[in-house]
Amino acid sequence: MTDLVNFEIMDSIGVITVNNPPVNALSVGVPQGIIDSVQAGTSDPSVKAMVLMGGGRSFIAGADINEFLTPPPAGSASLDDMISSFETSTKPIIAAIHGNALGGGLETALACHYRCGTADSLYGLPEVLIGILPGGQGTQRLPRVCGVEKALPLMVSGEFVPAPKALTLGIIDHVVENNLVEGAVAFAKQISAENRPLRKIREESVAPPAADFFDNFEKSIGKRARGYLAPYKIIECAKASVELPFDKGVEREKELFQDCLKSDQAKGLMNLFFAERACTKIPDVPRETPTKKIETASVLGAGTMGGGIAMNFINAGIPVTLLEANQEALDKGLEIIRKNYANTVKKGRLTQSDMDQRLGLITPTLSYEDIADTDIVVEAVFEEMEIKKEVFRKLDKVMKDDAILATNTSTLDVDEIASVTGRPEAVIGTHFFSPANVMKLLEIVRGAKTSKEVIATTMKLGKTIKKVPVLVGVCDGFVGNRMLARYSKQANLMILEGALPQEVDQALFDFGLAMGPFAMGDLAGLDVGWRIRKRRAEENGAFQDEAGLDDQICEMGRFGQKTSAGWYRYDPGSRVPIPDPKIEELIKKYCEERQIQRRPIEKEEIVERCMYALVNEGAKILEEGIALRASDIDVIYANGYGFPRYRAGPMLYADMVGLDKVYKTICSYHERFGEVWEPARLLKKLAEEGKSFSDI
Ligand code: 3H9
Repeated sequence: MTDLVNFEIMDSIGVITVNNPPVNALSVGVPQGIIDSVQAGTSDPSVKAMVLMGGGRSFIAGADINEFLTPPPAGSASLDDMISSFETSTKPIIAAIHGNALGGGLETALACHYRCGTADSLYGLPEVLIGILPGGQGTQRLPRVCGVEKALPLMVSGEFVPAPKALTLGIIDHVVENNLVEGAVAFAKQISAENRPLRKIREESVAPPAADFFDNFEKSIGKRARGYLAPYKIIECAKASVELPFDKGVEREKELFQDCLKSDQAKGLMNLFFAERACTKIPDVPRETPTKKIETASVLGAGTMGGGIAMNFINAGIPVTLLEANQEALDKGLEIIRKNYANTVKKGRLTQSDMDQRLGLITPTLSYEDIADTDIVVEAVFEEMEIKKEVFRKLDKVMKDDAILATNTSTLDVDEIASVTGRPEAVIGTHFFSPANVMKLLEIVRGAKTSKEVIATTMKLGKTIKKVPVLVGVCDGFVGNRMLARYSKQANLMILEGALPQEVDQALFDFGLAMGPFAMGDLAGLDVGWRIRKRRAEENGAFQDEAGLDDQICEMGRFGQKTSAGWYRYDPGSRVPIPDPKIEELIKKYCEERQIQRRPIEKEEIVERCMYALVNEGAKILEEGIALRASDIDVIYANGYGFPRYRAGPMLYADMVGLDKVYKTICSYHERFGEVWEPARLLKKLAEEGKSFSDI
């Protein structure tokens, strides 16, 4: 056939095997190879039936996503051509699945006459996660197999269904217990021997759902799918499966598929798909770099952050020793962890016995000696250099020789912390994001002397604890927070120039962010930054003769949600921000006292200034080598800062706007507002060369 597809006859069954590692995507050549194999099987009288399977670790993981971003030359056989070849086959074709049958892979299987799979195989239509919809007839076939009420949630969530559930849903007909090829060949022989009809899902109909099913479903995804295109297009496809004959439904699916495919959202999400995989590749730390075994961990500090970090380890089955300075703090921390799990149990997302088992993996202690033998220690004490140094001196003394010493600092210099130890090569930053048990992002901070083994081990550990690990270099705030400071500064300046907090937040929420900077400040607590600013002012011997607006708000006792008042006010027990006339008054008074002429600020300006501030700082970060790739910055923003995934992140957003335009606008801001807008040299260079960040 082709190198990509193999055909052989085993015991009167034609076995078609796709060999397109790593995931057997339906890249150019694969559909044609399968069509040729089906042709060979149908024309050979000795072949009674055919089995279609994947070589290596999986069946077919779908269309080749690279080919959506860079389409191959026209004319090659498509998924539809391949499906037609199944439908005109006079002999049964049986999909034999191990690993994953995803997207176009599941659509291929659903076009076969029968399907069998191994007990650990997985099934799904995850196209929605890359901004498109199942465009290989899947939206019309899946509802015919399991009913539209079950099919629609699967297609809109992109969830992977394990084999036993797939069997119950009718997605597969048979579970193969032992060897897949042998089991599938035996199943194919049985089908042939019983003369079973060639089942064609296209000829089946979809039972109409309850009258209000689609409306209710659409309402139910409103919050999750805000701003996204594909989920709503999938709903339209599902309606078509009920209302239209199969071929008409497929036509509708094709139109809607194209709407998604040509959208910026698909581009954003597909780029993010590859970015999230690229960020684990470190040029000077190759895949073969030896790693240390991490079988035990310890966390220093049982506060909100330390507790959340400990939960990550125990969720992954890694026992944790939790160290605190006093019993009261330790008890309090343990109680918060227990409550967190109890909430998950209440929501039905964890069983009581799983909760008990996880809590059983925590050993609380007040003694450094009890953590000495753990493979990694993550320090999550107060964010203060002297305190951290003190802790690291102790860790250096007590920890076993090959332990990794990690600091969860969010701003401090990892090299300075490492310098107080006799083993700076073992020191690394692990910057978790709050709440640490929920947020996916993990910035891994490489110090000047951190060893490659420690980097490789920590990156791997990041994946084990189900985080998205991104390697960054040492600088104030690392990547995420350093950029965020620029963004927040613009938001604050616009408040002084004429906008209100709710206007800034609304503009950014409408852009797609989970929340704007003022609502975010209230959620995180305004007092944290205020106390740091006050302490620094005292330490520097400076007097804060003129408090900033945010300091004045804190001085009024308004620390955010925890005091039911901050930039907004909150009804008791509620987290819904309500614009507060007192704050409006405060802002206006503040401006009057300083003779600041306020002006209306349009939504566009709000978004542009906040986004371009991120982009300009991101470019400086790239220039300095603090981030390895522009796409790493996007991964950081999508996973740690509530950036809309469908825009990937600020750097791809800038590429899509056009760096020329971004640069020109930043230059105009530079003239208008001064130094803070000094354009990054890299941005200037790329703009002048007509390039984008993704060209680097
Ligand atoms: C589709 O099917 C459209 C149709 O409905 C209609 C067509 C008309 N394409 O994730 P991993 C690469 S849309 C190209 O690290 P894992 C990936 O980039 C598709 N490449 O492994 C990586 O490369 P590298 C619907 C792909 O074991 C390598 O494979 N299907 C594709 O953790 C290993 O990936 C999907 O959306 C692809 N489709 O997870 C499934 N898939 O080594 C997307 C993977 O250079 N894929 N690669 O970094 C996945 O969800 C996961 O990759 C999978 C394996 C679960 C399969």
